[in-house]
Amino acid sequence: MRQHRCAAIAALVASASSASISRRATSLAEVCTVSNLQAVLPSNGTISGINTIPLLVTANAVYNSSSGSAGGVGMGSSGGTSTNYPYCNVTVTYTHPGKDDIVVIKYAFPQPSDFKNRFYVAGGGGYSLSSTATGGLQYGAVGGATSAGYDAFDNSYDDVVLTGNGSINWDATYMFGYQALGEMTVLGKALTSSFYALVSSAKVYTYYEGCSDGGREGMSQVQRWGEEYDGVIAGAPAFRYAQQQVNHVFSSMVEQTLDYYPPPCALAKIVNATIAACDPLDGRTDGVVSRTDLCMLNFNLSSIIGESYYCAAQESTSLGFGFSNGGPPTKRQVGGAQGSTSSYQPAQNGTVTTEDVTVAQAIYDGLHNSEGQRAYLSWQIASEFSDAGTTWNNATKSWELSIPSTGGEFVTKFVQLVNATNLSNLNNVAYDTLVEWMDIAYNRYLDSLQTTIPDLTTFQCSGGKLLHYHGESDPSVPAASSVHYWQSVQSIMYSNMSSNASLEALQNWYQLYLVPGAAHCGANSLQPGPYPQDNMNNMIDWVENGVKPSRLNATVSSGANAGETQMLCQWPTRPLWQTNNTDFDCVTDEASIDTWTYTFPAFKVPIY
Ligand SMILES: *[C@@H]1O[C@H](CO)[C@@H](O)[C@H](O)[C@H]1NC(C)=O
Ligand SMILES: *[C@@H]1O[C@H](CO)[C@@H](O)[C@H](O)[C@H]1NC(C)=O
Ligand SMILES: *[C@@H]1O[C@H](CO)[C@@H](O)[C@H](O)[C@H]1NC(C)=O
Ligand SMILES: *[C@@H]1O[C@H](CO)[C@@H](O)[C@H](O)[C@H]1NC(C)=O
Ligand SMILES: *[C@@H]1O[C@H](CO)[C@@H](O)[C@H](O)[C@H]1NC(C)=O
Ligand SMILES: *[C@@H]1O[C@H](CO)[C@@H](O)[C@H](O)[C@H]1NC(C)=O
Ligand SMILES: *[C@@H]1O[C@H](CO)[C@@H](O)[C@H](O)[C@H]1NC(C)=O
Ligand SMILES: *[C@@H]1O[C@H](CO)[C@@H](O)[C@H](O)[C@H]1NC(C)=O
Ligand SMILES: *[C@@H]1O[C@H](CO)[C@@H](O)[C@H](O)[C@H]1NC(C)=O
Ligand SMILES: *[C@@H]1O[C@H](CO)[C@@H](O)[C@H](O)[C@H]1NC(C)=O
Ligand SMILES: *[C@@H]1O[C@H](CO)[C@@H](O)[C@H](O)[C@H]1NC(C)=O
Ligand SMILES: CC(=O)N[C@H]1CO[C@H](CO)[C@@H](O)[C@@H]1O
Repeated sequence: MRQHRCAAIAALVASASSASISRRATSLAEVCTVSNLQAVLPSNGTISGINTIPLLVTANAVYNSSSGSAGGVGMGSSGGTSTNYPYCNVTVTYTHPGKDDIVVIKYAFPQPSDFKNRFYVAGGGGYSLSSTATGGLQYGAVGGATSAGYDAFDNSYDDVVLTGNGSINWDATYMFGYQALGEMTVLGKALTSSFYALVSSAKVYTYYEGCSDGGREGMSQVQRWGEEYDGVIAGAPAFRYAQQQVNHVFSSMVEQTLDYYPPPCALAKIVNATIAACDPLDGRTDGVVSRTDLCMLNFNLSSIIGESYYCAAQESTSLGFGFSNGGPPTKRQVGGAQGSTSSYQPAQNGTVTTEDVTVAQAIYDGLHNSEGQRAYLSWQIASEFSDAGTTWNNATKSWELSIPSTGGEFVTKFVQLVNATNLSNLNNVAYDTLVEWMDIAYNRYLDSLQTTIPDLTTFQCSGGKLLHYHGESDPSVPAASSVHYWQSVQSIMYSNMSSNASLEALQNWYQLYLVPGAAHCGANSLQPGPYPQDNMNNMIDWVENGVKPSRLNATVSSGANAGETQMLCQWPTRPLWQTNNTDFDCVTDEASIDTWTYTFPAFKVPIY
C-alpha cells in the first residue's frame, strides 16, 4: 500500500534533470526589470488559489548589499556574511481568488552567474515569520519573505490574532500556521524557473532552515507541502503548539501550588550544582552535561539542599523566551509581548532549601492532572528555569509570582480570546486548568498551529530529507518534545516494521540530533558545548550529492575546549566519552532512551 502511494507521489514530482540554463550568461541588469518580471509572472489559473497582480510587481538590481542573517539573532539559521551578493530585489503581490486580500512577497534572485538551481526559505521566531529574503544568496539560491496577508513585515502574528475580543482572525492564523510559506515557495519556484529560463524539467532544489518557531514553521512545510521541499533543517521546533505554549505557565503554577516563590539565585544555584554533579557522567568533565538522561537516572536534586549561593544586587533585564545566548532578541523576533523588561533584584545570599528543591523537582517532573496522569513533558534536568523567575517586591521585601508572558499571552489571547498580553494572576487556576487550556487550544488549533501531523509520506516519497536538531538543555522548548515527535513519526509511518528496520528506514530521510548542553537555538553560556553551524552545507551535500550524514558536525565556540569539533550522535544513540579522544562514542542505552519516552494519559486523544 505504502509502495503504491509512494510511487504515485513520485510520479507527480518532476524528477531532477541536468538543467540547461540559458540565462547563465545574462547580466543582472538585463533580467532584473519590472517588465521582465511581469512577463515571467505565473498568470491567473496557473497556480490554483493564487492570483498575481502584474501591475504591482517591483524589481531593482542591488549590487552592494550583504546577504543578511536569515532568521535573526540566535534563531539558528545561517549567520550573515560580509560578502556582497548582487541580486534582483523583487516584490510580487497576489490575492486569493474571491477574497480581495493582499499578500506581498519579497524575493531575492541571485545574479544569473551565481544561481545554483536552488530555492531557500528561512524561518522566523516567536510570532514572526522571517522578514528577509536574502538568506539564500550565499548558496546561490533564490529566497523569499512574505507579508502573509496581515502585513507580517510590520506586525507580529500575536498582535493580529484577534479581530476583537472573542473573535479569531483565522486568515492570519492559517497563513502564519503554514499557508503563507507554502504559497511563497510554490509561487517562488515557478518564478525561479521562468526567471532563469530553466527547461521545464529542471529541478529547483528547495531548502528550508529555521529554529524555534522557525523550526515549527519548517515542520509545517514538511507536513503540509511535503512535495515542495528537498531539504528541511528544523531546530528546536516550537510545535505541539497547544501544549508547548500553555506549558510556559507551568513553572508559575508549580510555585503557586506549593505557595513558595524561590529566590532566582537559589534556582540558578540548583542549575549550576546539577551541571557540576552530572557533567562527569558522560565520561568527560568539560562543563557540559552531554547525558541529561544519566543525570536524571543518577542524580537527586535533594543533595543540593544546604549549599550556599550568592548573587549581587542587580537592575536586571529579563527575556521571556528562554534565550540564554546570542544577545537579546528584538520584539519582532520573539514576538508580541516577549520584549525585555527590567526589574530590580536585591543581593541574594543564602542556602538552597528543601522548598527550593521541591519547586525545581516539580518543574522537571512536568505537568500532571489532579489524578496524577501525565499531561506534558518538561525541560531536561540541568536546563535553566527560565519560566520560573519570580519578582522582588520592594515594599513587602519578598519574592512574588511572575507569569511569563509567553504563556500568559497565549492563554489570554489564544485560549480565552481576550485582547490582553499576559494573565494578571493564577487565581482559581489549578494543574487541571492548564490541562483544560491545552485541550481547548489543541481542539481549536489542531489544523493550524499544532503542527504535529506524524504522517510525512508525501515528503518522504518525493525524496525530502529532514534534519532536526534540539539543544538538550533548552529551557524554552523541551528537548523531549522533539524526541516525542520523532517517535510519533517512527511509530505511525513504520507501524508494521521491527524497530531496527524502522529505525534504518526512518534515518534514511529523517534524522534527529540532540545538541549536548545547548540552550534554545544557541549555545549555552552555562555549558560551553558544541553547536552545529554547518547544517546547510551538510543538507546540500545530502540532497544534491547523496551524502547521507550519520553524525552531525558541531563546533565548541567557548570555554576550555573552544574550537573543538564534535560529531553529534544521531538519535537514538547517545554520546559517551570512553577514551581520551576529543570525540565521544555514540552508544545505545535503552534505560536512557526510556527516560525520553512519554505518554500523555491526561488527554483522551493521542498526542503526537
Ligand atoms: C489576476 O487576478 C487579479 C485579481 O484577482 C487581478 O488583479 C489581475 O489583474 C489578474 N491578472 C491578469 C493578468 O489579468
Ligand atoms: C526592494 O524593493 C522594495 C520595493 O520596491 C523597496 O522598498 C526596497 O527598498 C528594495 N530594497 C533594496 C535593497 O533595494
Ligand atoms: C488590543 O489591544 C492593543 C493594546 O491595548 C490595541 O492596540 C489593539 O488595537 C487591540 N486590538 C483589538 C483587536 O482590539
Ligand atoms: C552559575 O554559574 C555561572 C557561570 O557558569 C555564574 O556566572 C553564576 O554566577 C552562577 N550562579 C550561581 C547562583 O551560582
Ligand atoms: C531524592 O532524595 C530524597 C531525600 O533523600 C528522597 O525523598 C527522594 O525520594 C529522592 N528522589 C528520587 C527521585 O529518588
Ligand atoms: C553571605 O552570608 C554569609 C553568612 O551570613 C557571610 O559570611 C558572607 O560574607 C555573605 N556573603 C556576601 C558576599 O555577602
Ligand atoms: C528597590 O529598592 C532598591 C534599594 O532599596 C532601589 O535601589 C531600587 O531602585 C528599588 N526599586 C524599585 C523598583 O523601586
Ligand atoms: C506579565 O508579563 C510581564 C512581562 O513579561 C511581567 O513583567 C509581569 O510580571 C507579568 N505579570 C504577572 C501578573 O505576572
Ligand atoms: C477586551 O477584553 C479586555 C480584557 O477583559 C478588556 O480590557 C477590553 O476592554 C476589551 N476590549 C473591548 C473592545 O471590549
Ligand atoms: C564542520 O563545520 C565547520 C563550520 O562550522 C566547517 O568549517 C568544517 O569544515 C566542518 N567539518 C566537517 C568534518 O564537516
Ligand atoms: C586519559 O588521560 C588521563 C590524563 O591524561 C590519563 O590519566 C588516563 O590514563 C588516560 N586514559 C586512557 C584510557 O588513555
Ligand atoms: C560603494 C560601492 O561599493 N559601490 C559599488 C556598487 O556596485 C557597483 C557595481 O558593481 C560598483 O560600480 C560600485 O563601485
